[in-house]
Amino acid sequence: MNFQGLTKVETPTFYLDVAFKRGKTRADIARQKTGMRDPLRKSKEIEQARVEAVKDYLVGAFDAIVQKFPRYDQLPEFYKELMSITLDVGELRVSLSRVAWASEKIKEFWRRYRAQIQRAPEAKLVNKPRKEFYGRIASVVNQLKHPCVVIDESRKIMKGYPHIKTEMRSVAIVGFPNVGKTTLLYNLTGSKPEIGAYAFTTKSINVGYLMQGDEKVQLIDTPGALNRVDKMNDIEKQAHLIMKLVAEKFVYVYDLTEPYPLKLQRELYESLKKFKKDILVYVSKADIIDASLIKKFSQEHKVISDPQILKNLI
Ligand SMILES: Nc1nc2c(ncn2[C@@H]2O[C@H](COP(=O)(O)OP(=O)(O)O)[C@@H](O)[C@H]2O)c(=O)[nH]1
Ligand SMILES: [Mg+2]
Repeated sequence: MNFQGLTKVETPTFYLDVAFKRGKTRADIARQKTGMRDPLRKSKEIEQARVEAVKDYLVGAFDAIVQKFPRYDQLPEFYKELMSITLDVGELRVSLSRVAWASEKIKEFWRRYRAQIQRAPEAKLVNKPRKEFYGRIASVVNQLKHPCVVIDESRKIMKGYPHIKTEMRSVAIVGFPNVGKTTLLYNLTGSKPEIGAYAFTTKSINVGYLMQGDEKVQLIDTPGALNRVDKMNDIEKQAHLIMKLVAEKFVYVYDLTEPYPLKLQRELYESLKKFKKDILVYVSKADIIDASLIKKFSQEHKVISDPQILKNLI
């Protein structure tokens, strides 16, 4: 699922400016049409064209905002929970319904003032309903100041969500920072994410795919799983949701060079058991660790230290 394509939501002033410009253009075109001698009919044609252009633009823009925004209720559980922890779902819902309401109001005013323009008994009275229409529309649209901000802020947050295929079989790579999770993901899938020398710099969830026979499997490198559920930052919360809701299995990465003490690494491993999922234990950096150390460690755990062997077990 990918929220990159959500379109930017502008300010009410922006929408009104564009709408009134469109209205003017369409009125000018109507004015240039020749062949209509009756000035009353001609001026009605011009104003009808104007209000219709304004209505078309605003209704089109507002309906697009509402329709293109993902429906919370129809999202996979992972994205629902992600929205709940990263933005105000209730306020977003209200804001979207305000925009939908504005679109309905504009159509309603358009029908009313179009009829009034049509009924105007003389040319100089044609402008009056048109002006009233503009005033009513502007006051409706100006009420969208806050909703537009809320929707656009939500859009920006959602743009940063990881692209997870929630329906695909998924395996999470878990472990302390710097133990080699991202490097392992790269070795298994060839995807080239950021491999950092710094513990806390990973800003995103990395995803890669590998083929297991005919089946495509999603591998998710979950950064910053730091054993402190109460103090998780946003990215750690995302990682936690992936472990809880998306991954069916974990690869736990132990690093025996101990960028973090083995004791802490064991504690994190133990804490994963609460998810009640299969855990494959991988020992990273086998190229720089004494083979005897891995051997000793493998008395404690069934361990894998070769990415290619791990690949077949995923
Ligand atoms: N020698 C060696 N270094 C590794 C290996 N895996 C990771 N590293 C290094 O360990 C550091 C942290 O790796 P990274 O994959 O970013 O760890 P992450 O924070 O768990 O994602 C980087 O400097 C990597 O180059 C490995 O198998 N062998
Ligand atoms: Mg990493």
